[in-house]
Amino acid sequence: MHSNPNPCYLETIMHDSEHLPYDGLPQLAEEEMLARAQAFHELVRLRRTVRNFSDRPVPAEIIAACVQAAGQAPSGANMQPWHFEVVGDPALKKEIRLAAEEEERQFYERRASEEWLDALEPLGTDASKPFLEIAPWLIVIFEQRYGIDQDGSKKRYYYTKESVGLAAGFLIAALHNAGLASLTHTPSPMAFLNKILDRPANEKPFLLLVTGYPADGALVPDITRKSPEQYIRFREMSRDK
Ligand code: IYR
Repeated sequence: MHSNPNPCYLETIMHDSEHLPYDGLPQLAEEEMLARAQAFHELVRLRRTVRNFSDRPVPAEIIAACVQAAGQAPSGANMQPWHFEVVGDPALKKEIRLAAEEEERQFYERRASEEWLDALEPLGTDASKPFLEIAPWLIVIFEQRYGIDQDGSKKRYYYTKESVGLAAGFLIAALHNAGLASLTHTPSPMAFLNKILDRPANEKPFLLLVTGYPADGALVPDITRKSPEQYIRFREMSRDK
């Protein structure tokens, strides 16, 4: 038998009671694969962070489907170290806005370095965060730093930041795919969110994702993305260059 460099050939597949047949997408023709890859690229190319939201309501089930898409992300040792608080209650949104703006005032007036403020300049952000009340939904993503066992003892989790980051990426893509605008908001520090939302000490706020329809006439900063040559290098066959 010739040697096969692909580690996935059949003889190496383990058959045991803990594994099930893979039931992902049925294999597509390459033409279809390329068309889908390009369509997805085009879809995400149009995603922008938006800071001007409409107060038009968005049905909860749309958000629920997107959050469940986020819950399909891979995670370290499959611990799924995330929790999502989906906030539509105006009283809670107001509480979050007031607490976030308090942190942001400290940030803009004291904590941020000149270099950081310079980097934010093109975005035109400041301590005022009206979108936290205007947008219909705030999705607060918590990172579970460790788990809690039945007996109350700590359970080790792995790569929690990476895992929750992947889930956040899935969520941002899912919201965009559903036709919603989103804003990745990170007032810092975010511990006030544990208090307001009554979350336990093993959970750390990771990201406050604001979502809804964009306001009529919403504006976005005039900024660009890197060109593919700046961030991709293909290494095929020959070892030269
Ligand atoms: N949290 C602040 C500042 C801020 C920081 C970064 I990094 C940004 O990309 C954008 C804003 C704020 O939300 O205004």
